[in-house]
Amino acid sequence: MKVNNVEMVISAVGPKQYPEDGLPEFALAGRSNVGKSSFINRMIGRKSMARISSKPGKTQTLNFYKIEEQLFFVDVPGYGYAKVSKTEREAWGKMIEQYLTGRSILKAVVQIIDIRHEPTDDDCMMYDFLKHYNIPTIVIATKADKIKKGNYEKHKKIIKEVLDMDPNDPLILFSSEKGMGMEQAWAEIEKRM
Ligand SMILES: Nc1nc2c(ncn2[C@@H]2O[C@H](COP(=O)(O)OP(=O)(O)OP(=O)(O)O)[C@@H](O)[C@H]2O)c(=O)[nH]1
Ligand SMILES: [Mg+2]
Repeated sequence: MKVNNVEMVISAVGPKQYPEDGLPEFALAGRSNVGKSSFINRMIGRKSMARISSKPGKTQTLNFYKIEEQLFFVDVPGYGYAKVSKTEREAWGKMIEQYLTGRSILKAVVQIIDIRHEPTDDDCMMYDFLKHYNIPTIVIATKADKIKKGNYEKHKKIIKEVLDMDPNDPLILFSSEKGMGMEQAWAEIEKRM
């Protein structure tokens, strides 16, 4: 999709604030600092529409970005950030769970994995959760610019195995830095709109 028109519609903490446009939604999931906001920025061709940071925990609300009046990207706070209190983690869990399980217009979750590392226990828990609720999932192995080309297949295999991925779910090599994987990611999203 060629993106010219993007609007940050709302930072929501609960269902009452979700947009009511009825447009298909695609939510980002992934460990804190893995590159969710960077993925959105690259996909829409804006450097800093979704706020990014070298410090984990930057995104704290559900941020709805309306793209070309056709779909929403929903930027979601990352999981697995150690420096949050138990209370905060529970509030996070409730907010995310409520959104992921109760949003009929959610077409797919884009789960972002760091290609350099084996998926964490939290990554596996998130993937299992999505599969349990029959939420279509597109797995993105990002930061591909950080490893050698010759190692792509090895790392893809590790991700598939550790997540125990459904063979029908796509796994796309991506780099927000270089723009790699963009066309494929858009194709998988457009298929599910
Ligand atoms: N080299 C490289 N760096 C990346 C890539 N994607 C993200 N980063 C960097 O990783 C850091 C975290 O990126 P964010 O997009 O803020 O991560 P996030 O998942 O939104 O983080 P939270 O909002 O804290 O959950 C930033 O320093 C980015 O510049 C990539 O594809 N390649
Ligand atoms: Mg973020």
